[in-house]
Amino acid sequence: MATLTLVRGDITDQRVDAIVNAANSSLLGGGGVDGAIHRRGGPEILAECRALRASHYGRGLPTGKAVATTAGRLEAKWVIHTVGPVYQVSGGDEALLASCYRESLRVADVFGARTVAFPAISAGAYGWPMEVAARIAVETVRAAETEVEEIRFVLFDEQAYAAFAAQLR
Ligand code: AR6
Repeated sequence: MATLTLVRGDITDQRVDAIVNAANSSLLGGGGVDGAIHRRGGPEILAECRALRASHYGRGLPTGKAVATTAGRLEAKWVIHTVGPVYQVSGGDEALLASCYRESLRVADVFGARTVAFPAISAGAYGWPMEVAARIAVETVRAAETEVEEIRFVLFDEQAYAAFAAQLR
């Protein structure tokens, strides 16, 4: 079973095999975690995202799915892009948010990543209450069967950190 760890900080500073991006289905960038990853990681990531759009994901990456690209200049081997549900649009569909964590770990296993950093998917621009997002994140990765050895949640602020810490207790 993977060890779960918590860090307060910026996900783009993490040295791990794979960094998970809270992307949108366009895969072409945005704000929050997505913006930070593309800024720090450089244009190679976007180039691979464009190639994915031109090949497998002409209509975009569906909500709840995940796909990997290079991590460019980040201290990681891969970025795993996943698309969380928008809270209001999905009606708070917990299964879709859980799918993001499960699918990201599945992709990590395909690539052989042993350390994976996750942000609080959907808890920013996509509007999920942090406590709910944290519960689903922790429950889902705990239940997942994966070869990943460390699952690191990287939380940007104190409130997010506290919400995840409460779930780990
Ligand atoms: N490191 C760690 N956590 C961060 C960072 C960072 N550098 N930056 C923000 N957070 P969000 P979402 C926190 O909005 O809700 C984008 O525009 C943030 O405080 O990044 O899934 C995409 O393109 C919050 O707690 O992701 C999509 O359109 C959490 O990460 C949309 O936002 C997630 O916030 C996705 O929205």
